[in-house]
Amino acid sequence: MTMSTILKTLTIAGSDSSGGAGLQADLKTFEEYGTYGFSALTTIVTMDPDNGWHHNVYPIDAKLVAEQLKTVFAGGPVDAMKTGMLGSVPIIEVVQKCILENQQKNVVIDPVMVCKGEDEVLNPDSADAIRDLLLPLAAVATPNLFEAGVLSGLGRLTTVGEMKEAAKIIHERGAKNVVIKGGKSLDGDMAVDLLYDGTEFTILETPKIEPAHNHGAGCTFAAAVAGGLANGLSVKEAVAKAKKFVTAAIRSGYQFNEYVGPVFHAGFRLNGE
Ligand code: PXL
Repeated sequence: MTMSTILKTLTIAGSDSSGGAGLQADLKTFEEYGTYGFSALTTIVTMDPDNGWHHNVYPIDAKLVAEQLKTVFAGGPVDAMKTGMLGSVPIIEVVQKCILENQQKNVVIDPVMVCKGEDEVLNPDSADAIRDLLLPLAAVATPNLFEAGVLSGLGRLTTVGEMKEAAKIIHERGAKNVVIKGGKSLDGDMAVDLLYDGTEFTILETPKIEPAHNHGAGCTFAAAVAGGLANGLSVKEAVAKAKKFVTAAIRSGYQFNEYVGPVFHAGFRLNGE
């Protein structure tokens, strides 16, 4: 294999020391997609077993994020990238500038606002900055149900009809394609995700998995979309494959402790669909 045939992927995200979500999920997923993963760290998240697994979030200096990105882009643009937890408005501004300056294509914006189980927006200013600065650069935006409610301004979404309304608004805000990761959050037996490309809605449904070891499922899904785009898939193909990939990862997940059950990112390769 010559150097030029290697596909490059990048994540700009936070560290989840528990290994299921964040930058760890992204790099593991990029590897599964046969791509060479780069990373720029934005925040460090710790979870405290002595305090009900409470998440502490420590953003790093935006200047350090800019330096990491300078390193990454010293080899030119990557084949696809994704963003995850960004942690502060100055970091979001650095990411916006980097994407524009490098004319980076195949940008997946995963607008992480909360960790699973915590329902306060981590930082409302960051949510506005993601909406205003990053959605317009997104080939694909991948909000979960909660984030789609915030980005669209519609608040809590409870039906597929409301998901469609939110997807339209997020598309109008500049994301070329929108996938709302309903996942297991809608009532009923199915895990429902919705793709909107500005013209057509595609519903992706699979039966809910019990027990659901799904910590990191959202990050893994978005990283899988980036991995698919890097491999030359269309958005529709990349999203459909990502849904299969993450479903297998949830099915192969495990109970780490009493608080958390992460997905296993190698599930698709090791155990199949
Ligand atoms: O799943 C959202 C998420 C994203 N990024 C990091 C996280 C989490 C949740 O724990 O820790 C770094």
